[in-house]
Amino acid sequence: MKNPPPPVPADPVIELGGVSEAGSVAVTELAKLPRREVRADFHCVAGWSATGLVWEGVSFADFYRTFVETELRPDAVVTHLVFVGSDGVRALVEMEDALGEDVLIAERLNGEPLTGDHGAPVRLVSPWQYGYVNIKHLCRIEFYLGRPALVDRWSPLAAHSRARVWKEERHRRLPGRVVRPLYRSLVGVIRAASGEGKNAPGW
Ligand SMILES: Nc1nc2c(c(=O)[nH]1)N[C@H]1C(S)=C(S)[C@@H](COP(=O)(O)O)O[C@H]1N2
Ligand SMILES: [Mo]
Repeated sequence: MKNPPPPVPADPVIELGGVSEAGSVAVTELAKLPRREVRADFHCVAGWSATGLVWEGVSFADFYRTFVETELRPDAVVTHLVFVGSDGVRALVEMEDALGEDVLIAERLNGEPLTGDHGAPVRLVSPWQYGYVNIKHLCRIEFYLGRPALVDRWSPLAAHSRARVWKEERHRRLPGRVVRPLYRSLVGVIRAASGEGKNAPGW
């Protein structure tokens, strides 16, 4: 069953890695950026959705422009990112998707600070992409000038690097519509086993 959420450090930071030499950004420094609120639905690749969630935090684009871009060589073009949670879970994201309007580093959900279950202290929220992109307990972001070599083992369920819900980009190697009926039949089992999607209105 589900592991307990990782402990939240007393002074959490988001480390910057890959081409960025900027070190790290303390979570308290996010207060320097404009606050953003996004109301959105949330879709796990395995078939459950949560509707009408209200996330609050800062825009990832503002974070990037303020803390990262200024530290890069002027000719550096970041194309890919890896978001890392303090439980070791990672997600590869294309820069074009990360810079989307509604992509947040979120600190609050439905008017409350994020709970451990939902990603304390901060998480990525990219509502147009499947749940697995929305890394909880965000503690590190890596910036790359090309697609990084993937270190994960071969799996038919490997994540899609765009993961756009409206295109049903569920997995890298399997068409979304092929796996949809399987997920639909197993949604209760998968949700119970992962412990995800709980403890929030509508989840
Ligand atoms: N750090 C971390 N982030 C994660 C995951 C995880 O296991 N660890 N699971 C992902 C998946 S598959 C989904 S569907 C959502 C679930 O978010 P929730 O637990 O807030 O419902 O978190 C995503 N982010
Ligand atoms: Mo998920």
